[in-house]
Parts: sequence; structure tokens; C-alpha cells
Amino acid sequence: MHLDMDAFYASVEQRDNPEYRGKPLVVGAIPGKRGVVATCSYEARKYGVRSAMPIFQARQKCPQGIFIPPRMNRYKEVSDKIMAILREFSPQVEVVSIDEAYLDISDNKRLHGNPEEVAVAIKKNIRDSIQLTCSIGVAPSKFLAKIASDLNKPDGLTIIPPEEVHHFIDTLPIQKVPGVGRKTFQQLELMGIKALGDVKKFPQKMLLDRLGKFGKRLMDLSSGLDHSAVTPYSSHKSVSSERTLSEDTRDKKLLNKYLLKQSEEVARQLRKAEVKAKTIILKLKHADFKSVTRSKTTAVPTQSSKTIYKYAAKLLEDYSLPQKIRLIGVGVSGFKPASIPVQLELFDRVQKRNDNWEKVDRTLENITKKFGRDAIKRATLND
Ligand code: DCP
Ligand code: MG
Repeated sequence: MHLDMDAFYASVEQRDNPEYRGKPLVVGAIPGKRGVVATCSYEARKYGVRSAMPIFQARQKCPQGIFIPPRMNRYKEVSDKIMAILREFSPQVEVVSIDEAYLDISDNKRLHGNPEEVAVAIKKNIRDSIQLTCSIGVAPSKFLAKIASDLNKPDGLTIIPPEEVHHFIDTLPIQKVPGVGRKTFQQLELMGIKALGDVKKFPQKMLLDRLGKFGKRLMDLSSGLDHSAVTPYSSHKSVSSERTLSEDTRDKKLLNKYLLKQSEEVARQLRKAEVKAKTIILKLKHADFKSVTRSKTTAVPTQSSKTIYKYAAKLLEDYSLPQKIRLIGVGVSGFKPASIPVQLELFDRVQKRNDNWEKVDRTLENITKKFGRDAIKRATLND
């Protein structure tokens, strides 16, 4: 399922200020500055006002419009409430932007009924408790759900059942596919591709030559292939911890100490987000400000500070340190939901050891939460 709020900032403003209701409202004007439209109410859209349009142009198109500056804190507050409602329906909620999220609802038939019933219940819940409308798309894959949510805006609900997927793809205008911008659209048009289904008529090599990686993606999508999972992790695609040192150094022992601390911080953030990471990244900035990164992808996604540290330290060990270092950091990327068991490794001893260390991490975190940061530390950080 993909959910997207309708005219989000503008709807919040119309809800909070009854005098704006039913009127063309444009959010984005910052007094005294030339800005662009963040969004506008559906009443203003009738005049051709659109997101990202310069304000002066919006004023030309819609002189009777009400122009107001955005209140980001307010929208964030409302967004948090919406996402909390979604989490009541499924633990698998991937927040993509302030007004948009994917939900995996394949497992909640028992609790909330079939997909249509779930969608109707979510819309009702958001309307009753937040007084806002949203549009929902339900489909067997994320990419189709996203397209579906946009088809009947505002207050829409579009369901693409599995048996209709192929027909839907065959007739879907290619410019509706996420990632097809104006330039790609022109290129595809020249090839005679109007609908996503048309992509299937072209040989793989030709698509790859003309569109590179995106050609492959389009090919997959045109045959309904999209295995991307709903990842319950919001906003960032990576998590990191870094620090500029008080003095430039080449002392690997000292650098390792920072790495351990940073690995703990990164692991903490992963636990908070309920994800594990596959790639560990070491970041270094040299005395002359030149940055380098080194990374390693693990076979098994991890949340363990010890594993993250082990990889980061190895990356540092293998690095020649041509200069003194002024900044060091650890990052991770390639997230997987923490709740998905790693089947192959289930009985593997290494995995067991990692799990145990993840338990240690959680225990340490609970102790420091209760008794303060200095209550307990790893032995190797004490000297
Ligand atoms: N936004 C922005 N600048 C843009 C696009 C969007 O600041 N160029 C902000 C304002 C929107 C919010 O993000 O309210 C959500 O973006 P959407 O694309 O979902 O647009 P809306 O929710 O406003 O309208 P729609 O009903 O088309 O989803
Ligand atoms: Mg929206």
C-alpha cells in the first residue's frame, strides 16, 4: 500500500484556518523574498498553480489566491501523527517523505480484513482523528501501489489486484512511471514507447545502451518485476557518526577508540530504526581536507556495534594513512528490516554470536538510559 496526503501543507492550513477553506491557497510565499510554491490547495490548482512554480508566476495565474508562508514544524507534527496511525495498522511502515508512506499489509488480513477494508479503515481513521484526506494505492508491488495512489487524487482509493497487473502495465502511460522525467520521456517517445508495456517489445541490449541502468529497471517493471520490500525505516538511506579531531593524528590506536564509540552510536541508531545494515563505511578526512571512504559489505546484515567496529577497524588497518587524519567517522547503509530472520544463518554460530552482542548493546543502552552515560562503558574505552 502507498499512501499520500492530499495537497498536504495547504490542507493542514485549511484545517487550522477555516477562513482558507474552499479558497485557492498557495503555500510557499515568504514575505519580502522571491520564492517558489511548495504546494497549493486543489482550488488553486484549477488556475494552473503547481508545486515548484515561482511565486510571481503563481500570482499571475491566480491573482485572487491567498499566499502564505509554510509552517514546517506544524506539518511535521501532523505528519508524525499520521505515521503513528499507520503503524497501528502494520508494523511495516516505510516513511518516504513528510506526507507519504508505504505499508506492507500482506500479513494483516486477520486483524483488519482484506486490502480494501484496510485502506478504507486507514482513510476513515485519518479523517476522523486528523481531519485530513489522503489517497491510497494498493497493489502487489511498491511501484504499482505508488502509481495507483496518484490515479484518483484527492481522496482516492485505487486497487490493482494481481490479475489486473499485466493489463494495467500494458496501458500505463510511460510518463507515470517514477523516474521517467521529461528527458527520458522524450527519448522513450522517439523509440515509440508510449505505455510501459511497450518496453517489452525492445531487445534488452538496446534499452541498456540507450538508458543504462534505468533501461534495466524499466524492463523489469514492464514485466511486473519489482521485488523491493517495504523497509520500515524513515528518511535516511544511511546512518553515520563522525567527528573532527581536536588535533590531526596518525595514531591508529587513538583512531580505533573513536571508531568503537562511533560504532556504538551507529548501532544505537540502527536499533532505534529497527533495521540492520549490510554495508559498513569508514570515512576519513586528511589534514589537507581531502576525504576518502572505504567500505565493506557483509554477508549478513548486522545491528551489532561489535561487528560494525570490527569491519571499520579492519578498513582502517588496511588503509595506508598517507597523511595525518583530521576527521574520522563510521557509517552504514543497505538496510534490511531487523524483524526479518536471516534464514540461512539461523543455525550458524557466527550469527548467534552477533545476536548475543546485539543483546549486550541493548542492555548497555538500557543501563545508560536509567543510570546515566557514565554508569557503564566498554573496557576498551576506559583507558
Ligand atoms: N513540497 C514542496 N515542494 C515541492 C513539492 C512538495 O515543498 N516541489 C511539499 C509540499 C507538499 C508536500 O511536500 O504539501 C507533499 O508533496 P506532494 O508532492 O505529495 O504534494 P501535495 O501533498 O501538496 O499534493 P498532492 O495532493 O498532489 O499529493
Ligand atoms: Mg501529497
